[in-house]
Amino acid sequence: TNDYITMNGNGSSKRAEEFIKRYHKLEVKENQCSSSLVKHIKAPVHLVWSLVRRFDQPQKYKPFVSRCVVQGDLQVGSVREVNVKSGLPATTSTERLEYLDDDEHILSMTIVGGDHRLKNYSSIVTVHPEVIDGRPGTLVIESFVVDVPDGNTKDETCYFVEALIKCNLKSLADVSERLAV
Ligand code: A9S
Repeated sequence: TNDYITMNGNGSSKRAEEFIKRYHKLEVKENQCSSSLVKHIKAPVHLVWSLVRRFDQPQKYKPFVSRCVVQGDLQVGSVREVNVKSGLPATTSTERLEYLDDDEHILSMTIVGGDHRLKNYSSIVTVHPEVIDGRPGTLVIESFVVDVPDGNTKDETCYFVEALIKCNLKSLADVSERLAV
């Protein structure tokens, strides 16, 4: 479905491609993989952003997060300790807030620790207003870059991370659309 247009896919949304060029500049090294995912949500941008911006409470919409504790508040440099639910190839992730812009609706974080296999993981999420079926909607774009672990291919790594982000974006849509009723 065109719910998820990945950078290396046939991104059919011209507007999303423009935003990716402008806001999702991530440096991709030789041993890394990167992709961008797009999600259209039938809820107004201020509502979606109110969920995305809460670096201290990712569990508001991320289905895998069971607990989150932040040192500091929503300042750049704040670090959160994320515990994730059982059944995943990880239990914890330590993540740093790199950038939070409440005007341009940009959130960027890096993963700096944890018992998972995502090394040098960086992500950028931006949200943009759009009209869906004549109603206020939101275009969400999430890009990431991450090291390809030894023993894995770029495709396997991208597939794994994209699957997790797709779950996060699906849940963000469900939570936002429920609140928008
Ligand atoms: O939470 C995000 O924004 C994105 C990802 C890819 C998070 C993945 C994850 O939290 C798990 C869900 C625990 C899966 C981390 C950091 C590693 C995993 O293996």
